[in-house]
Amino acid sequence: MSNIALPFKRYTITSALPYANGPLHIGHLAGAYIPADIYVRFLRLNNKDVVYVCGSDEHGAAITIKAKKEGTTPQAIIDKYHAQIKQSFEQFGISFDIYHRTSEKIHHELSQEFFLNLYEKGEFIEQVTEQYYDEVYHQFLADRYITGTCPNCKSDGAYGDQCEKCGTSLNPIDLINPVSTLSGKPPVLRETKHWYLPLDKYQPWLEEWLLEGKKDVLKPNVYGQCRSWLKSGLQPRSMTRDLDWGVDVPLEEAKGKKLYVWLDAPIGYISATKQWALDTDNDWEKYWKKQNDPADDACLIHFIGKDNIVFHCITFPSILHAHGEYILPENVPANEFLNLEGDKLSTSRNHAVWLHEYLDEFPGKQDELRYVLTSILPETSDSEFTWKDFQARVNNELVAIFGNFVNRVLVLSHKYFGGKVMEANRLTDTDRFIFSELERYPKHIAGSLTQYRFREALAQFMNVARLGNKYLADSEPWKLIKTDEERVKSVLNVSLQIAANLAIMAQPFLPHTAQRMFGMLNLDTVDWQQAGRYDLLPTGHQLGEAQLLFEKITDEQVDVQLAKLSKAKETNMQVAKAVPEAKGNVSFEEFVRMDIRAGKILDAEKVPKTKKLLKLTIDTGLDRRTVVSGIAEYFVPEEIVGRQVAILVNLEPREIKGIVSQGMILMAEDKDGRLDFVTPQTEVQPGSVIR
Ligand code: B3M
Ligand code: ZN
Repeated sequence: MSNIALPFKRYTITSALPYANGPLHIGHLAGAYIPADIYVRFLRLNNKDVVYVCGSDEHGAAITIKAKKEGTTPQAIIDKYHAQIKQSFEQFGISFDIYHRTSEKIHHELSQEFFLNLYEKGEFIEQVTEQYYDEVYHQFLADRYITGTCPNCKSDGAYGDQCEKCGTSLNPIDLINPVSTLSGKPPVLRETKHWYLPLDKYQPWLEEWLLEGKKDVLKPNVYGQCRSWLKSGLQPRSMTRDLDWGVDVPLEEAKGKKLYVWLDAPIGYISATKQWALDTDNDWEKYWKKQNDPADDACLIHFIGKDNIVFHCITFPSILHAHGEYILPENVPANEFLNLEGDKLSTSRNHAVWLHEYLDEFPGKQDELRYVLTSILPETSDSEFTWKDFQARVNNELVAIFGNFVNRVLVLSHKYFGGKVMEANRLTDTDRFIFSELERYPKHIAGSLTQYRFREALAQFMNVARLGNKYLADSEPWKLIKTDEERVKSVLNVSLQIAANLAIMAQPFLPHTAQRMFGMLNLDTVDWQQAGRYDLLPTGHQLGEAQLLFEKITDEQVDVQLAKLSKAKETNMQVAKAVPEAKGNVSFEEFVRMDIRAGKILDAEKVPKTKKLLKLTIDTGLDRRTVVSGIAEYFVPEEIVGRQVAILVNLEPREIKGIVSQGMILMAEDKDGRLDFVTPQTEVQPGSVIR
């Protein structure tokens, strides 16, 4: 197969670093991991120089919030989940060259090097704000680390953000006689400085490099999100935080401050490569640094989910560009989201198929799940996993077509010819048609893979299995053997060549199955260049034992899984049972006066000295405005930037904590006050009317 579709000398492939704050589920595999693994395996089969890196993302509020929830330490959380995640990836054959972790020293050092490189070039904007500071512990205090007397009900033990006795939402400066929960001493108000990446300054370059340069490269769903981001106008973004968990800011004046997790995490790709190079005596710079001759630059591809697009297309490339010595991503083929049985996958509601649980219930069936997930990858829009569909695809495709064909060929070859490949000396036009088809498919599948169309590639692979299955069924060697043994020898020879091609082409998609087939065919693993040949198994070649490749999924197995999900739903219903009484009716005329629009969160930050409030900058399609929203307990500011929202734009402006709030974000609130955004299921233009 010509290498024109793989023009680079070297490939650096990354998958998003999963937060080490929980187990993996099928949505992770369908987002950033299966597509990358298929692509990497294909590159390796084409003898490309490729490094595939990933690792656990171990910093940021996602980790500290989980530690607080589980009453343990961030270190205990990352140790527990890093190990579990690493094992799940290994079990599903996600073939990283290294699965690293951002808590490692080599990562901290490289992240600090990056920060200092930009700092010393004067790239950062420095900005000062005010916050409580513990002079004994020498650290700024998050709201929950300050207590005192509630100004409202005068009870002690109120927190810096809320009095749990009377429920009043507070600011640390409202507290009477505030003390730090760390030292027990009264904290002092201190100014705090942060360092902002000037994304606004990089906007012209990004428009050139991204909107112009990658117009025909990025997938439409990725390009569209970048364009709307840039259209809204980029704002400076703080690259430091007052947190007690993360990579230290390497400045004397920044003691106690940490790097923003989305500054250090993508650098985790590079530090993982550095560690890999140390472990394998390789040169990491070949895979990340600009080479003397640009033609020698590696091809950098980031596989992610759509919620990480802005960080991989805008923030990280800006950091790499500002640094100056690094290559930039060639492509970012982000996937959309996978849903489960008509609902979003949700860790908090336990609405998920957890990988470790799947393997307990379906031991050895990794490839069945890889197959079904690849068949429904959310490549351009959200897609749906159902257990009925899982069962249908395994039973009607893997078992009835692919597995059935391979098993019949092997069994008949053993039954009639002692497991030997016989001479194909009675070829017909049908056989020659089969050979021409075999020559055609590897090129087509390669074409789909190099354009990140994995569903299409797998469908074409299955067409080869269909071709074999039909050819064998139509030839009826089990009847022919009575009258024309010579012809049966040719039929089985042709069928075995098809099976050998299937083994080669299965490798990117179904690695475990491919290895089993090589064993059954007694064939060494062969690379992609051999695919399309019909002399892979020479006359006289001795075959291995026939085995069943796949088993059917039973109705009972499906019922067990559906029962598990409905039990989790029931538990959630229990929790959310009590719902507020319905309000009195409003007239249609009253309702139509409300002007509700789709909007997009452009920026989000905590309102100082409050626990519940976030200050949001919203693109309403009409304008860009500030809204104060009581959602800080449920959403980490940096994680909601880019999210789509529904906003009531004609609510009278109100001043909240000194900020004029112009509108209301629509949220769904359950019994326990847990909040989630109410928003259209698909991405719509900001300003779209919601009625
Ligand atoms: N851990 C967010 C996520 O898991 C983040 C990805 C980092 S990739 C550098 O969605
Ligand atoms: Zn109170």
